Order: sequence, then C-alpha cells, then structure tokens
Amino acid sequence: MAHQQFSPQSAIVGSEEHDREAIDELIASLPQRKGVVRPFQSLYQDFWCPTYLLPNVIALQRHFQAKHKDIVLASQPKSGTTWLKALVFSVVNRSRFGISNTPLLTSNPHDLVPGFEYQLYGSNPTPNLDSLAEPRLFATHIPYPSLPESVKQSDCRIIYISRNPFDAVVSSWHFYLETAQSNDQPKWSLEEHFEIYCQGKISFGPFWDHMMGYWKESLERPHKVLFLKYEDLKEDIVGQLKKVAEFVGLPFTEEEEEGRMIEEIAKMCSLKTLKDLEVNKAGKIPVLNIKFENRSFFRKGAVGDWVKHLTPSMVDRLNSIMQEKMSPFGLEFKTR
Ligand code: PAP
Repeated sequence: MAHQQFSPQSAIVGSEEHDREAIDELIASLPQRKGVVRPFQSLYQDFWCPTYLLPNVIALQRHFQAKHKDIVLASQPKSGTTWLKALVFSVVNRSRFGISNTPLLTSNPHDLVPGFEYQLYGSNPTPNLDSLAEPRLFATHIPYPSLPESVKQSDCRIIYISRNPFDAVVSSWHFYLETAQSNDQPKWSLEEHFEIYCQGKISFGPFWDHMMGYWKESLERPHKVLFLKYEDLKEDIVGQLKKVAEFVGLPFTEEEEEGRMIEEIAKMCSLKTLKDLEVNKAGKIPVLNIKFENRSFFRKGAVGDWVKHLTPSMVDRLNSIMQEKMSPFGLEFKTR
C-alpha cells in the first residue's frame, strides 16, 4: 500500500480558515472508498480512516501534547475497548472511588475515558485538556505509526487490547448492523462485511497492520506498550488486572489483594454488571450526526461466538491471513 507523503506540520500552517482549506484539499487528494454506516473512508497514512474523522485525526496529530503520566488505551474497534476503559479507569482511580460510588454506575465507559478522534478532537481542534485529572486517560483506534509524535516519544504509557480476528469480525458486523439500523442506513450481509475485513478495508484497518504495529512496539519497548488479548482477560481477569496495575505504576498492595479489591473491580467491570446498568441500557454517544447507542457496546462478550457465524471457507481464509501476517512474528490467538 502506498504511503501517503504528508507531514501535518509542514503541509498545514497558517490561519484556521487556511488550515481548514488545506485539510480539505489533503482529504480530497486521498484514495477513497464507500465505507459502512458513514459513507466514506480515506486511505490516510496506510490505514482506512472514516473520512469524517480525518480532520480530528490531523488536529490530534498536530496539537496533542502528551504528559509523561498519560495513559492511552488503543484498540481496533470491537476488540474490548469498552471493557478495557472500565478496567483501567477503575484501577487508576481506586483511591478516589470505591465500588459503591464509582462513576461507572452513572456514566458509560466511553464518557469516562474519551476517545481522541471521536470525542476530544471532534468539535475543537485544540481542546483544553490541561484541567483533566492525572493520570489522564485517553483512548484511540488510530494505528501506532499515526499516533501523535509526543505520545510515541514521551514516557506516557500505551495499553493495547487485541482480539482474535474471528470474534472481532463477527462482533463488528453486529455492531455496524445495529448502528446502521438506528441511523436509517441499509443493512448488509456478514459475507459482505467479511470480505471488506479480509481485504483490510475495515475502519482503521488493515486489521493485521494495526495489531502488528502495537505488537512489535510492545516487544521492543515493553515498558511503553502493554499488549493485552481479550481472550486472556476472559481466562484470567485477576492476573491481567495485576499486570495492568503494575504497568501503570500502581501495583495492588497486599492489603488490597487480601481485601479482594481486584475481584471487586473485575465484577464491577464485567459485561453482566455494565450491561444491566440503566446508563448503559439507554442513551447515545453522538458523533457528528451518527448515533451510537450505549447498549450496542454490550452484546455477548464470548470467546468463540464466531463458530455460529463463519463458514469453513471463511475460517480458512482468515487462518491463512493470520498465518501469513501475524504468526511469523509470534502473534497467536486462542479462538475458543
Ligand atoms: P468499541 O471499540 O467500538 O468501543 P468494543 O468495546 O471494543 O467496541 O467491542 C464491543 C465488544 O466487547 C462486544 O463483543 P461481542 O459483540 O462479541 O459481544 C461486547 O459485548 C464486548 N464487551 C463490552 N463490554 C464488555 C465487558 N465488560 N466484558 C467483556 N466483553 C465486553
């Protein structure tokens, strides 16, 4: 795939109006395809970005200044982002909030850990983020190479959550279908969705490049990037939470462990607890004129749900992509 020769710093300078024109010009020059839910995606810096998010991505790249205590949660859509947000928020804020007064009871995890490109840089190219409590928590679906330089260069931490592609493709099909329905957009089949996924054209994809970018960085700089797998969280949430707490420099004390704090956090953040909360049953996250229903982020949360959806030939095709793109670098997934 051709690399887009674009330097946000050099290409876009000057007044706000001039900036906007330069960004529009850049976007018009990029390869485009019709995407899902929102009609267009643009190939920007080797990933398929929903076109309507591109101005936000560019503003983020130009303006965001990481602080060394920041924690950035990164993922591809439908890999466990919502779960990770709830977990990390709880770990980091455990001295401020107990389970009985956690903001998770009244706020959707996406409101507690805002996304860079969907929320923070959506209405303002230079949001004031200085007043946020430290450590500041942010989230993103942007691939590693396209993160703002200050995120890559500073001491801030990145926690990436990955998920086996079999469940991820099925989960994203359900999500986009539901979102399309609640936005009066046409339905499309799993076969169509699967084809786009395997061609690498799903939003923020190709999915293999996305995972490999963070995977390689986690191997080279393990203190910088923690690479988690959804399946490991399902299998051993206590062990994974300890890992997260150590990674962000806030390990659980013996007292906390004996008081079963880790188990309490795990229970509070479980799919069942979050799904049953009023705040997550109703309400919407508006992004421009698309509405993402809060409840659509909580479905089955199973490992192996793909068995009910994918045909043997789909399984073969995904397996061969994984064997070619991921296995040689040591990235493997449990799929059931
Ligand atoms: P996002 O990237 O758009 O925010 P994300 O949260 O990554 O979405 O994906 C939603 C998936 O995570 C859903 O998977 P499913 O379709 O296979 O069911 C959703 O059910 C699952 N999920 C959400 N919250 C939790 C949780 N607390 N525990 C486990 N899985 C969860």
